[in-house]
Amino acid sequence: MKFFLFILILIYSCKTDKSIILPIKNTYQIDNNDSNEDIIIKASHVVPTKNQYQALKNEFIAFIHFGPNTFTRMEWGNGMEDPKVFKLKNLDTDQWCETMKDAGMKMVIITAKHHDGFVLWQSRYTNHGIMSTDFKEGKGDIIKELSKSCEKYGLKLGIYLSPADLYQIENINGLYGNLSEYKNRVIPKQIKGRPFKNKTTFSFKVDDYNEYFLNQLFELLTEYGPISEVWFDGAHPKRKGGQKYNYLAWKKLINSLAPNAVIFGKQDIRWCGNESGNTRNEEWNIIPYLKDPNQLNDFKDSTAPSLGSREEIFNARFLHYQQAETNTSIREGWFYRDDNIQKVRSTDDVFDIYERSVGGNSTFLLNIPPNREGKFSSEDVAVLNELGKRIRETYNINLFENAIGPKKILDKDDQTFEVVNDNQLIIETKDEILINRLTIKESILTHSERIEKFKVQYWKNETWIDLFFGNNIGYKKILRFPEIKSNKFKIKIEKSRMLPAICSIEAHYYKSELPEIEINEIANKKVVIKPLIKKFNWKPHGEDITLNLNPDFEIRYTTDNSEPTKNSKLFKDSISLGFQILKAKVFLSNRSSKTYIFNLNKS
Ligand code: FUL
Repeated sequence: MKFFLFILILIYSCKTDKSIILPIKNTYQIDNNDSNEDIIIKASHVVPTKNQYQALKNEFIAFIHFGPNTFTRMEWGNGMEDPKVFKLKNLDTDQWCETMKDAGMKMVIITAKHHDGFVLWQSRYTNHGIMSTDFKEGKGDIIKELSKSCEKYGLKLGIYLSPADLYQIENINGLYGNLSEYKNRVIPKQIKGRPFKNKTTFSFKVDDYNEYFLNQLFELLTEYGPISEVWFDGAHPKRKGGQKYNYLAWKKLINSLAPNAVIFGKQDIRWCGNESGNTRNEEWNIIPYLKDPNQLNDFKDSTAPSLGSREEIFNARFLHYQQAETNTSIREGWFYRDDNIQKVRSTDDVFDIYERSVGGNSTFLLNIPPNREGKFSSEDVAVLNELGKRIRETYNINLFENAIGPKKILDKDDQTFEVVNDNQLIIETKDEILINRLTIKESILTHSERIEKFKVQYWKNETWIDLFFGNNIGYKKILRFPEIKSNKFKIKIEKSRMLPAICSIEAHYYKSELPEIEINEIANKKVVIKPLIKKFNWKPHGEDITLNLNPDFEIRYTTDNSEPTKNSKLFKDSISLGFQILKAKVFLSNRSSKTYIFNLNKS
């Protein structure tokens, strides 16, 4: 191995980019005599495939859970539901897509079949689905409608097809775990009167359930436009008959029929390990494996607190690029239940998850469950509209646009990059800029993810001041910090697996929300005005610091019934009584809040 590396070093050292000494690959095998140093070098050359990279670039995508559970108010059905419980009358997939598009999402993944086995499309291979409901007299097809809306709004489409299938488990003629023979079967199975336009066929040695599953994949991948992601859930409410899944056959079919699709739950994309929107402080996408992930039928659990640190990859037999998807729901639960009881996340909350996940080397997959009217509820729409606005206002404006520094990092093109040869970069702006966010991206397509520790400083009063201490970066890191003003910034790479390459650094300003205020009478005939401050935890040095999301505001008030302005009295500690009406307003830069009124007579 050492000799091999040496030769490669010689070959590659003739090239200009000395940071590359091995060919880049999606998976590297570790040899018996590879030292830890060799492993680090290999890890530094593991890169995403074209499809994985496209999926990373989606950044923010949607999940739709819709089916009998929407009507029975269950999270998991039991497979024995009468299809008639799916009492859908109206369906507005355009409304879904318009909302998702405005929120900044790039793809939607829908539960074509959840664990209950009910199918949302006109499958040739079962009657347990939309064809047995009253929706459009049994002729409706939700996947078709969604696919059309996706085309109209420019969204990609992904499908969730649950391997667990309670209908096929519970039904007397069910195919799941029926101990049927493994024999060669042609996919798709021809059904009289319902020919396929796509004439491709496959032959796989599989049992009844795998044949059923492959036939359904064939329908979904050939009759609903391009499919960009296939989502395989690892959850199983129940199993039967030792049913095995011939994933390698499924993969062959997917790769052939949907060559641009990534596969979730298998080798392309892994689950982040929780369903509540939590993110790892350090999320590496170079994942260690003991067996070749490209040949694996069953994939390992990805819930460990850490997956790709040096210690973990030193025990690997294979190193593989496998990005994380952070999935959670906008509502309490994956399916819609009720508007009044089921809690909906606030925009602050979803925006915080967005920044942690998209800005934490993963993709944000947010579930929005349509209601029984076939629409997103207005509360969900309001949160998503506001979220999209915040994302656009914060991240569409790059305050480093005309900055001076490494050109290939500051340009708009992520294909161009700079190798950080002397461990630091300086970026200067003509005038001072006010910022509280930075985004940094490594050139993972060419140089993998390599940075392990870095710090950001800014120039103030003739000295460099520490602003942010970070660990790994990868596809994208969003750094959040209290707002500062400067015209000079330094990024110092303190530890890295090999020479890193950076393709983008941007500066942003998140225009934080004005705090709401509360006006209360206290003892001694005094009134106080208290802001209800929103906070998030910031860990620049590893320790928890509670950061105020609403900095530098002022509260101004009047007691003569006039509207408070920027010149009205500034609230400090308290106000002595002696007025009828107190009117207060919050001011932050050139913004102001609504007027809060405190009427002594009514208090
Ligand atoms: C889980 C499933 O059991 C839930 O119902 C939901 O589909 C979620 C996305 O994955 O494993």
